[in-house]
Amino acid sequence: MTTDHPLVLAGQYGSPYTLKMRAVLRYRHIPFRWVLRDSKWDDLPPPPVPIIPVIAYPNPDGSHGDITVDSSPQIMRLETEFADRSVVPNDPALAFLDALLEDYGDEWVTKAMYHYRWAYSDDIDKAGKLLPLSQNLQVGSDSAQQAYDFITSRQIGRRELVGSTDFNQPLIEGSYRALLDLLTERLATGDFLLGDRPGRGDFGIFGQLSQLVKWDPTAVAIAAKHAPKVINWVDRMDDLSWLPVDGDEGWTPLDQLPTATRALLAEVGRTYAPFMVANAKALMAGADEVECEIASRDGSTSQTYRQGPFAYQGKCLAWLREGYEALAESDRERVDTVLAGTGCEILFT
Ligand SMILES: N[C@@H](CCC(=O)N[C@@H](CS)C(=O)NCC(=O)O)C(=O)O
Repeated sequence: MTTDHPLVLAGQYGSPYTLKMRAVLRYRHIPFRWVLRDSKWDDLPPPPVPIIPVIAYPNPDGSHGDITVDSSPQIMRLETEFADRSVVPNDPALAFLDALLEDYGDEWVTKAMYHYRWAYSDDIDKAGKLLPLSQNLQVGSDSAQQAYDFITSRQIGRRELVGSTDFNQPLIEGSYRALLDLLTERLATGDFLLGDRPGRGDFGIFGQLSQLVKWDPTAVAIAAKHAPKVINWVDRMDDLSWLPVDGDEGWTPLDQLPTATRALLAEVGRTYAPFMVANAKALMAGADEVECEIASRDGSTSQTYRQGPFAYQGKCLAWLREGYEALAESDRERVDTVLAGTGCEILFT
């Protein structure tokens, strides 16, 4: 595709998925125009679903053509439109594991992101004051107060929907700490999850951490105390336009996955996997609650996790399963070998 007319990325500074997509565009050297959603500069037609980020593709005359949402399909569409600095390795088995790591970031780590922002008073207060400013920096104090009241009560009211309840709190907060520990371990020997260049998994996890370790005060304090390397990694991920990459080089071979990345896959298997499977079952059965057991990190105990079924996450698991089925048998066997013993096997059996 030509870049006479750049893509438009519309979103907000406080949105993990927006910053994920901005980081992908920057890393890939894809020209884009950044638009603050619902600001005076936002001239996009309404997206199919009212969420951010929105990526608009230009028509040849520069007017807005396709309007897309949902960051994972957005990443894959960019792969079909632009060739250089790909975020998808040529090895289909490695690419599949990368997609799994991305989905863990998008669909599990997001629970911690939402939880810390809307469960603690300092975090609520900051978000209530800052989020509305992306639309209008000249907002007056009465309107700002109205926006504060609207956004805080709406978002706090949605906590339960994503599982941020008192009941799940220890689990969600423990899984944030586990992720910080595992990334710290990974960063002791390498820069990205799958070698010397970032993949979809890095960007998915980055998106959520762009809020958790940089934005929301309670979660930021935890990271500052326990995981300084992760904070610096997030700064790097935000703009990797400087990182040299050559063709398909720099990915780690599947049979030499870093130890900490394997441990991260076991964390995906401990948390995300039982949840995604239980969610899919609840959706199929038309049940009104998802319930699953999540083991402690040392495997000695387990805790129950509960939330309402989440339709979009049902779709995510279906996409992953389609990807798994589409692998050639030899690649599927290579994936199975890596996933054996991680807990992720239940996603595909
Ligand atoms: N699955 C989407 C999720 C996007 C999303 O949930 N965006 C949030 C903000 S980060 C949103 O726009 N929510 C709509 C709302 O809050 O009303 C993706 O991968 O991009």
